[in-house]
Amino acid sequence: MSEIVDSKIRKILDSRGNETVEVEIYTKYGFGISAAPSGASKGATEVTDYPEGGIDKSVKLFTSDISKKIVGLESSDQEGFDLFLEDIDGTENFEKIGGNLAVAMSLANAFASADELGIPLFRYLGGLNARMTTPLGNVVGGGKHAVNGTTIQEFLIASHADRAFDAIKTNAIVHKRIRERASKELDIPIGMGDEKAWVLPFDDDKVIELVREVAQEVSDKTGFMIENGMDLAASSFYENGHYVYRDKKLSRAEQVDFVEEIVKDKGYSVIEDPFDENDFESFAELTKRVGNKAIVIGDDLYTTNYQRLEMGISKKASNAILLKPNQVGTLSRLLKTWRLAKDHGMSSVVSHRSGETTDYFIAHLAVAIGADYIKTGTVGGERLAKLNELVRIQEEMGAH
Ligand code: 2PG
Ligand code: MG
Repeated sequence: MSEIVDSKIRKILDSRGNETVEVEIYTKYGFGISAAPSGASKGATEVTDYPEGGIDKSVKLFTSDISKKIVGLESSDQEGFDLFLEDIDGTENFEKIGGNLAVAMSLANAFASADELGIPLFRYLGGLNARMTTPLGNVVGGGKHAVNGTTIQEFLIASHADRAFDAIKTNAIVHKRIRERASKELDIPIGMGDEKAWVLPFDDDKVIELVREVAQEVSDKTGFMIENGMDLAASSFYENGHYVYRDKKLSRAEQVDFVEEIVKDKGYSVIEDPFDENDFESFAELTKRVGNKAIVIGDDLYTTNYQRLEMGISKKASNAILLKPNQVGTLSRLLKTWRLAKDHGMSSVVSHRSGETTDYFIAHLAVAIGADYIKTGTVGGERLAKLNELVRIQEEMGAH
């Protein structure tokens, strides 16, 4: 038995300097702490982050009411705890208490329960199925994560190495090398976006080529295989039936052709949100054309939501899903969606948000469920909090 005996809440800042909630949960011998991240390019079907009245309303509800009601709940019953959160809220989208409060509580509870048992979180959640994941990180960024950058939100790379340290280091080398290459052509300062990817004043096509070349060069030098990928976050530049880039405007059909070329001619093998979040048909068309060469990932398309994924599966929309705890508000909901994806042979990618804290829950989650990738940047303290945790987790895995 490991009943909750106490809890705390506070406001802290995220990596964008915005307020977020951090929750602590105590059992007799266990302690868990977690903070909610926040997105900039949010999917329309995500749960509400804060109720009317904002973050302060969430904090007040917790202090005056919820914190008292969780005392005595069984921490090791994660589903029961998460159902309690759903019940106390009473809406499907956490409109009353806020999805960010829910997620911080849900994850803090899992941490506390693992700590009570004296085992690392990845083991508590994943048991013997836990396995190391591959870090997928963005090296050039734009869209809603930067001002005047590329239209495509994220240019991603994934280095494959047996040691997590080698993989994250190789990703960081690509990141570094991109700046060196870009600065040769530019006489203006090069800045970073919200997720610490470089913001370059180039057209998307030029960056597609640049990142591909640099990844190849670093792969040749280090000997590690490096995949190219992108998160187009295409809902953010879909306007009146067209995809509007810095330098071109594509119809829906042209967008399918464009992304098909990126896979077939440029060798990109990780493609996230290439179409508007409600365009299941284009997703299905692309997956049909390139599904044997690339993973086509739904992020805004599914928002980690079980019903949205069911729709996607029935339409054969994609062969992979992005999983973000705060899109649905509880760990149990995320795991339920993941199981459905897994049962249908889909790949999974656990992901950070653009506004992050140093919370490293998702590193443990990705390993616990054996996710194919973890998308959590390449550099920057709040990104490295997760990446460096992978190194520690691998050490721990090796020790047993
Ligand atoms: C995404 C995420 C994370 P945001 O679109 O995948 O990279 O961005 O958190 O802004 O929704
Ligand atoms: Mg995305």
